[in-house]
Amino acid sequence: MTTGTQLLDIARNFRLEGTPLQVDNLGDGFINDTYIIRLSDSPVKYILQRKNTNIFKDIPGMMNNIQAITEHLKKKIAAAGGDPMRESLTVVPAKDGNLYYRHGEEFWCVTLFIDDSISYDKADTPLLAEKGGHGIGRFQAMLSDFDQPLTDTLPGFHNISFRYRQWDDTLARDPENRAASVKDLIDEIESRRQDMLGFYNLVETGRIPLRVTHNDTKIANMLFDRDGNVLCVLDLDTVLKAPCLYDFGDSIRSYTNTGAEDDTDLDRVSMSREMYDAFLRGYLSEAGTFLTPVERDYLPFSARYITYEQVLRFLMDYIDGDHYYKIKYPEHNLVRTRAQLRLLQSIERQLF
Ligand code: GN1
Ligand code: MG
Repeated sequence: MTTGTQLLDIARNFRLEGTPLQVDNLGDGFINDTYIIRLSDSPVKYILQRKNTNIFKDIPGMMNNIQAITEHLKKKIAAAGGDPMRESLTVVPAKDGNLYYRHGEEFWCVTLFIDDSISYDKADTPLLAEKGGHGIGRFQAMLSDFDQPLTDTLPGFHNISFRYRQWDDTLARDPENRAASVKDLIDEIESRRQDMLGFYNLVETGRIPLRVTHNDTKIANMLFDRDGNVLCVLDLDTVLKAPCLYDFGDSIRSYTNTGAEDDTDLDRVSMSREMYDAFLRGYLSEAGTFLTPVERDYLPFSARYITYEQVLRFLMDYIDGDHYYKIKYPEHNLVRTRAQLRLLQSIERQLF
């Protein structure tokens, strides 16, 4: 646990516009620890994050990615008459010029806080879903001519062959002896293995192209303005060269769910077809110009693929003893697994 005084000491190592007054907890990310910095002599606020080094092995590489991507986005936003300081993240370097500050084994990073914006855990209207689709499509479109090399911050992230290697290994180890109690769920994963590998084969053979994509497009990872438009796409840790279908699929997993990602009442969980159609409409209004026919054909499958992968990842973490995702109570990953499986089944019923 980092104390308030330690957090202030860490904040003082960055090139801020004034003197840090207070650092408070912010948000509910599953991976990094996030705080907000307030200053005593300026209204400017900042986001301070402790990056999760168990998961991300190359934070300097990650921050170089984020810096290059946000510089590219800012040029595009300015050219379109937008406000680059509000419509893109801004990395704030440490006093030594690095894009991170090292405190022992920990890596800390700062970005500007974007005021007067709204964040959601859930899309409550089809209009919001349509705007979300437009926002992700636009994000991908702005990065379509980004041609600098990117560090692969999470090798194998949405690669299902890699996930099956982790999965097989976790089941073989079964370190907490939990596998027997979740046999029904393991069977659900296994019964879809060939379908998922079939899709991934299209990626491996290049029939589905790699583009610069976000890879973690849940609704909580974007900020909206007061008119309901996507203002800024957040959490650029996993921007990678990957199929743009992963962004579409992860968005459908998030935007269309009538329940919560970790709902304990499975009857609340389903895919809203209305939200799906709205998100698709918004997404195609931007991405329609660059998607290939094969990508278009596989949009529905991407929702199945990413939701399935999420079921697998939550269950695998449960079986492994809860080392990857932050949990709020002992069975949390199991609850998440069951809720995401219910969503997957609803997607399968409606789209296939
Ligand atoms: C994590 O970082 P955060 O909380 O936005 C995870 C995603 C999962 C998501 C599930 C790097 O996202 O892949 O889909 O939780 N990020 C990483 O809510 O594993
Ligand atoms: Mg993230």
